[in-house]
Amino acid sequence: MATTITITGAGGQIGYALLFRIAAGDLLGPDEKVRLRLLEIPQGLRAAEGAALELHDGAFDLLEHVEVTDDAAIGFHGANLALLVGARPRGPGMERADLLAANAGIFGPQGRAIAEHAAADVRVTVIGNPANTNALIAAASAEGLPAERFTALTRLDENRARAQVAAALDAPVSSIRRVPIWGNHSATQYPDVSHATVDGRPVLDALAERVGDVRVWLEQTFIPRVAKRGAEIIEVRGSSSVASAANAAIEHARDWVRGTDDWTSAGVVSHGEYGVPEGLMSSFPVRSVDGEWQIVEGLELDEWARARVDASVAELVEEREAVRALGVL
Ligand code: NAX
Repeated sequence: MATTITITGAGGQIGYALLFRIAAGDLLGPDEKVRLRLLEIPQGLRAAEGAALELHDGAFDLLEHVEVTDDAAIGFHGANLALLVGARPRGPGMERADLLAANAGIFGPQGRAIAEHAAADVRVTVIGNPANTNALIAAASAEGLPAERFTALTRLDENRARAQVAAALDAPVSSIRRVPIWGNHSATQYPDVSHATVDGRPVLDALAERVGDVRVWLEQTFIPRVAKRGAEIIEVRGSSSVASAANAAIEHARDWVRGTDDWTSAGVVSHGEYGVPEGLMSSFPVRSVDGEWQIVEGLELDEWARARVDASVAELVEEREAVRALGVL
């Protein structure tokens, strides 16, 4: 049996970077056949159709079928995995409330369509921004599906953080483990190195030898660099992160299905862990066990870390309040 994967915004940049890697087996491995459903809005259909032609020309052994549509009922039909990439970007002069309202108009109906048409085991990853609150809206709109089936992508932030630590220590990135992201996928996020290791040794000890005052380095260099990396990419590349975002989305969905042997990060629904208000979609350190994300519990957060987590969670609360004020939740 093939796995059906729906990609929204498939005619866009990240969609283009995702499709061919999925067809090549990077998400589900070399033995699992895939059926792709590309969901777009009418303006994006031609680009998605073009990508479908190229998928055809790729003659991928694992690719059984490609469907391109602008109808959510068809787009989510039978989906086992859904990668929600398409979102409304912030336009010039657009206030946050307008942005949230525009995206509620996308993720509310998509959540409903997923509940009605996707497979019973569907797992949803929201990439389109504001990802955490979009995931919250989709989950709240998907009657009958547990909120645990909806997640927001913060894996790119984690990958950026691990890569920055590796560079600072002049160590291979593969040697760096446990650098979770807490809170919102936004500039308030808290990338946390306090439990991280480099080849099994505490990263904090290794950093102290390299950067001097670690707290100053974290505050002035590391955290701003990670949190503003998206803007840096736009400045240097002239376009937002695409391949690295697609890579992170594939890693997130792959780990969800196939499990992890250590912590990673994902925006998942809070049940009150670490004092994060219940129902918010916040990033936490997580493990994937038997197809479900589990929040890593019992970690110490000192006062400084606590304040950072709280600030990012406060932003998520504000976003939820703004969406509630629109009558969406
Ligand atoms: P593009 O503008 O290239 O593509 C977006 C595509 O979505 C377009 O083809 C558009 O027609 C389509 N679309 C819009 N509304 C839709 C709807 N209701 N249903 C189906 N399709 C719809 O943007 P791209 O560079 O691909 O980025 C996509 C999203 O990813 C943006 O919201 C962006 O902010 C977000 N990102 C999230 C990241 C994360 O880590 N969570 C990192 C990368 C990226 O910034």
